[in-house]
Amino acid sequence: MGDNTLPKRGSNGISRRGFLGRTGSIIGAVALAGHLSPAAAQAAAAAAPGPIGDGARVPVLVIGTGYGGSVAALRLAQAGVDVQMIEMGMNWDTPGPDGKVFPKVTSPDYRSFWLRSRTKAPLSNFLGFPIDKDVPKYTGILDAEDFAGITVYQGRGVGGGSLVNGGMAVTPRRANFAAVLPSVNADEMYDTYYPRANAGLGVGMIDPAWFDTADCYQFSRVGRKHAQRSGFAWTFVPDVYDWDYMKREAAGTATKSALAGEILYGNNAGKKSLVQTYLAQARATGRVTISPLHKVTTVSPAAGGGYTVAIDQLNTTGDTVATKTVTADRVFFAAGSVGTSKLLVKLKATGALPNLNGEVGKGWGENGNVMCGRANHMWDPTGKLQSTIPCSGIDNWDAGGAFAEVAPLPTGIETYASFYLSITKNPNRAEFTWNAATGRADLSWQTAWKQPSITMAKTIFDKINSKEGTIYRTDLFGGNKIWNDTLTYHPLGGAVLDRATDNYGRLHGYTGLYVIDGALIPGNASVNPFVTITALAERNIEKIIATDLP
Ligand code: FAE
Repeated sequence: MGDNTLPKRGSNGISRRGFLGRTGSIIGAVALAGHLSPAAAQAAAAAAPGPIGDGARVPVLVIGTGYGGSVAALRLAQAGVDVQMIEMGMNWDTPGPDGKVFPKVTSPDYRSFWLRSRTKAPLSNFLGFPIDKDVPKYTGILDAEDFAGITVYQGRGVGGGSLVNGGMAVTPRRANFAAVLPSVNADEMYDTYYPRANAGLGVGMIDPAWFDTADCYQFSRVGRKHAQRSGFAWTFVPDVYDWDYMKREAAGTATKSALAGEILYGNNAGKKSLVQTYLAQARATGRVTISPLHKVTTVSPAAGGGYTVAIDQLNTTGDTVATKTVTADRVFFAAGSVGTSKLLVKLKATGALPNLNGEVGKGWGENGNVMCGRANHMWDPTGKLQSTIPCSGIDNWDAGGAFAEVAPLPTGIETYASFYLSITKNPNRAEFTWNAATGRADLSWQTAWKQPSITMAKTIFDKINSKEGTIYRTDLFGGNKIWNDTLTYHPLGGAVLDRATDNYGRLHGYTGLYVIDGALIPGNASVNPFVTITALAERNIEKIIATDLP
């Protein structure tokens, strides 16, 4: 099978020769020592070879460059396998007219949204006024993908969701993990794969002493005070943001990012996205090639073995400028819960992969996401300078089914608002199905299915409002709505582990096809999901390298 013959592996399943063989460059040395600075990561990306060619034959093709895909690429490359990563979004390495790669959350522009002519910000209104605006249609960084009953926010670009997310890196409580993925050995996860994921992602915790004095976390301290006065457990939440960098931002000795309203449409500094962590290490092996603005459209068995993968190459207005057909011995679906589910239901229904089982497309959930704001008293300001990086949460999971992050409202003015994203134990699950008439995948989620999430979030905020003598904000989501119940940031499921796949992500029905992203997790992770997606990918790829590759 050509270049993917595995050299001898180390005790961790990773080949030393594969790991060290191609890391002679300075970039490689830096990457292996730790995490790359944004500038060094960009230099590494610029030095990388060009996109995949039509007619190529490759040992492994990975669809998507988010968490699951990046883990797969790194570990396979370290084991001596050449990997081609196909990414529909852009490689975010070129500054715009403002000299920055990414715009601020308060001033979205053409870079902000995936092929939309009008922004669709999660917070659609402020003080009752709509804040969305027209923008040129462009392959921007945040996709607000509309289905009948829900808008699913996702990152687009090399690095996937890690480009746009808040970096909250939460390991679920062990009992909750066992309930989510009962077929997975929790001892292994908590002894080996969660620690490996946390190390690989560069997870850290805010300095509690700094937290207590920093102006930019007044909103979070108000959140703590209110939570504790109502008897709720309040907790710090780890993050991949470089906390020392944020201290320097606050001290005025580093270029501001979290303290300059950067989030949602990318961070220019401070946040360790996958581009600085897993992908930097993957590129440094010399075995990983990434093709941005390339979108996989079909995968089907190839006549001579392996799989034929059809790919559209896009321009920045989303038009197809070339189509390519390549052959891969193995294909990893890492297009995210929505991307992977959409592909799989299409491939099954259109006859490209008819042997996929009936679980494909099922078990999808929105991690119980629901947002709300509370109006504080004038004597309880939340601060006009707010770090965009949340660092704390209110845990009422056991009693009320809700874990609420104390989120920032980085508007630059005093809002007297406390703002929260709750993750709730919403039991509803939806299904993707292929709609032959429209040529699209539909999702059966209904907006009314968010009611359990609202009820669970209210177990926290009704009590706090009652204790503080405060009310909910009605000016943030349009139409005097209290709850933003029409979105999710955390799509999960659609190719659930041990149902659509075996217990390690091998798709039933086809040898050499794998799912390795959030699609494996059945709808809810009990906390923010990317650490669990990463840890599960670490577990699965280790097994796959050890047993499936020659
Ligand atoms: P993901 O990271 O979405 O990567 C999939 C990649 O595949 C993307 O780059 C796609 O562009 C690409 N793709 C899709 N279809 C195709 C195709 N056909 N061909 C080629 N490429 C394709 O997947 N989670 C946390 O744990 N903590 C947070 O603080 C947090 N905040 C968030 C904030 C926002 C605004 C958003 C949108 C998400 C947030 N999340 C957070 C969720 C987290 O980013 C998400 O669970 C992971 O990114 C999912 O990882 P996957 O590897 O499944």
